[in-house]
Parts: sequence; structure tokens; C-alpha cells
Amino acid sequence: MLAKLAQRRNVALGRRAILGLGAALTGTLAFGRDGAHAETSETSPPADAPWSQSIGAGVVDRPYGKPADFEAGVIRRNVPWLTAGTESSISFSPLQHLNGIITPNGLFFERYHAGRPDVDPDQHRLMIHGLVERPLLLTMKDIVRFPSVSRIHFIECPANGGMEWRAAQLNSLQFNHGMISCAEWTGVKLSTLLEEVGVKKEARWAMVEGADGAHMNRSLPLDKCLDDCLIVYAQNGEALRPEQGYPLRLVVPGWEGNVSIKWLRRIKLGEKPWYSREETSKYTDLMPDGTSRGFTWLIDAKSVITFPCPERPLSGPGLYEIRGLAWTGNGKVKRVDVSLDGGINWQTAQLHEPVLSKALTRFSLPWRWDGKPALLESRVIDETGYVQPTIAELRRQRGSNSVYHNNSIQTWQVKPDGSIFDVQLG
Ligand SMILES: Nc1nc2c(c(=O)[nH]1)N[C@H]1C(S)=C(S)[C@@H](COP(=O)(O)O)O[C@H]1N2
Ligand SMILES: [Mo]
Repeated sequence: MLAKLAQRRNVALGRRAILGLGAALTGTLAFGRDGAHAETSETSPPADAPWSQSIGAGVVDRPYGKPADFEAGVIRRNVPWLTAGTESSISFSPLQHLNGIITPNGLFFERYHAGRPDVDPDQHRLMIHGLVERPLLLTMKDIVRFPSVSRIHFIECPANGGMEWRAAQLNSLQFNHGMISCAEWTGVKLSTLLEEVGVKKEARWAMVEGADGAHMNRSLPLDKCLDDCLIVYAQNGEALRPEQGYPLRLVVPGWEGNVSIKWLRRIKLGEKPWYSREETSKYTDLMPDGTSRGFTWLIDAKSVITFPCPERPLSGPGLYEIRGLAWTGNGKVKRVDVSLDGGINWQTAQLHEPVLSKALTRFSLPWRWDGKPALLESRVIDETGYVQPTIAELRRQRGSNSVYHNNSIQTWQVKPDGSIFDVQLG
């Protein structure tokens, strides 16, 4: 499979490398002399390790499962100097260790403005009022009775990559890109609830508000509410995690994470936006001419190579699969290109199914590394034709006073020893 792919992409692969990966298909074991599995052969099976010589733990030894102890390094991390404390702060998903497009619930990034409340679902209520015919106060039991839908969508904080607007300063995939995660969300369409309350014809906007100490609130155009917004109570098959807004959150597909209000308790319809703190003082972009862009909800197309990366260097010359993630708030990813020379030449990467709208999409490209320095980059093009910009292009349009919406191309510098560094090209 990989071999066929490599041929199609005209990557010059040695026969030894192809056989090494194709052993199961051909029945020939031909690991290279430098291969890590050289001691394995058909005539001498692996020695019995202690775990093969005794009976293991029984079922419900762990009534709620958890990862192997050996995976203890696969955790969310924060940047201590970034915020004054952890209650109004961010933790980042360990993208360098994740596979597929779904973020495990325990590794979904966290963004709190006033810490994580522990909300009692029996006491929680969702109020829908303002310019509606029949205001409602819904319990969780009421909400789960509505027709349900499940959808896979990413949530990205627009501050993802915000620390790199002026220069490359954090040599890390996790810290520069880990404010994105993707889950299967289950709940009720916001349009279903709005139908239930009856939207008055003057209504144009909705104010959505959380039950946390921050009472985080944002204004959303009614059109978006009626289009694809979801009021969700489940995440990857189980109840929402407290970190993600248990028992109820809003998911606004493809828009900046800030509007996906957690611990959702109120939706008020009105004629105009509310201009809350989070859409004036914060989550606006200071432009070079001193004006400020507001309501920049859309997550423009973005991609990043997740292997190799600073946390996962190369272990010597040979065949690798460059892997990464791409996404766009504008619908589906159409194509991802990968460059090995800092954006001079580009090759088309393979997209992995499923390619879903407003969800993470996997891509890969086989690569035989010759041990020489390289500059790895990925560039996504979405279904609208939008092309992911370089950081230099973005700075020309937006200056360097922004915090939010840095969707620029990430460059990873490969050193001859296989180590990887976060760099920016002029
Ligand atoms: N009530 C409430 N909702 C909230 C927040 C918050 O602090 N309080 N943070 C917002 C921000 S800025 C982002 S990026 C997303 C993050 O979602 P997550 O913590 O599930 O990753 O939630 C949004 N919803
Ligand atoms: Mo955010």
C-alpha cells in the first residue's frame, strides 16, 4: 500500500525499505540491518516477557478505562508564563501523540475564563427568551427529548498560534497548535429549539451565555443559529466532560471556539448584537492602521505537520510518512500540499477518509529522508479555493499586533541529527 503510494508519488525508494514495510504481504522478512526489529525472525519467536507468563487483571479491574501507564506523557499541558493563574487559562492538546481525527475526551484542549464549574445537571436550566413567541425554561430531561443529531466538528480557539505572530518563540507542536480538538458531538439542533419557542420576525441576533463565574457571553447572527449550530450534551459517545461544558454546551461549527459557549444557560434573541466584553476588548484584531476588526468568527483554512515535529524528531535517514492535520471553518478540505524545501516546491499529499465539513482531516506523504537539512511545510486549500497563507503574507495584511486568527503555514526545520525546530521564513 505504502509502496504503491510511494511509486505513484515518484519518491525514489530503495527496495530494502519497501520490503521492510511489506513483510506481511510478501511473506519475506527483510528488515534492514539498521532496522529496530532486527532480532525478530520466523524461526525464533520473541522470548516470553513476564506479562506472558501470568494471568492478568480481570474485567472491571478498572470500571472506567484509562490509557496504559506507558502513555503517561500523553497529556494536556499549559504554558505557565502565559496567564496569571490556571483558572483563566488554556491547556493544549498533545497533537504530537494523537492519531485519526477524533480527540480523546481526556485530551481535549481546555479554555476557561473563570475556571471549570461543577454543574449539577438536575439543577441546570436553559432559558430561551427575548424576541420569541413562547419563552422557555428547559431542564436537561426536556432537552434530551428533542430529536437528536450527531456531528463531527473541530473547536479551535482563535488564539491558537497567537504566541507566534511576531516571531517563532515556542519550539513545540503542542503549544503552537494544540488549541484545537475534534469530537463527535450529540445534541439537538439550535434551529429545533428556536422553532419550539417561535422566533419573532424582528429578531436578528442571539446572545448566548454560560453558567460559569465568567458568565461568558457572545452575540451570534440568527442566520448562523438556524444554519448548523448545535446544543450538545454528549461528546464522543459519553456525556460532555466538565472541561467541555457539562451538562450542556453550544457548538458553532467552523467558527472561533470562543462562541461555542460551555455550561450554556441562556439564549436571548434581539435585534442587535450585545457587544459583550468577549467581542470588543477581546476576540477582536488590532490592524496596522489602528482600527480593530470585530466579529471575525470564521476559522480560515489551516494545516500543520504533526509528524515529524519538535516533540517527535526523526531517528536517522530512511523512509518516513509525513503526517498532519488540516481543517477549515469554510467546509471541507480540498487539497493539502507538502513542501520539503520551505515552500519552493510542493507535492500533493494524500487526504484520509473521512473528509468531513468543519472537522479535522488527516493527510500524509511518504518521504525518504536522506539525512540532509530540510524545511517541512504543509499548505491547505479548502473547497472555496482559499489557500493557507505564509506568516509573511499574513503580517502584510494584518500587521503584527494581532493575537487571534493566525492560520499561517508552519515551517519545521529538519537538522541533520533528525531534530526538528519551529522556524519562520522571511
Ligand atoms: N461559559 C464559557 N464558555 C466558553 C469559555 C468559557 O470560559 N466559559 N471559553 C470559550 C473559549 S475562548 C473557547 S476557545 C472554547 C474552548 O472549548 P474547550 O474548553 O471545550 O476546548 O470554549 C469557549 N466557551
Ligand atoms: Mo478561545
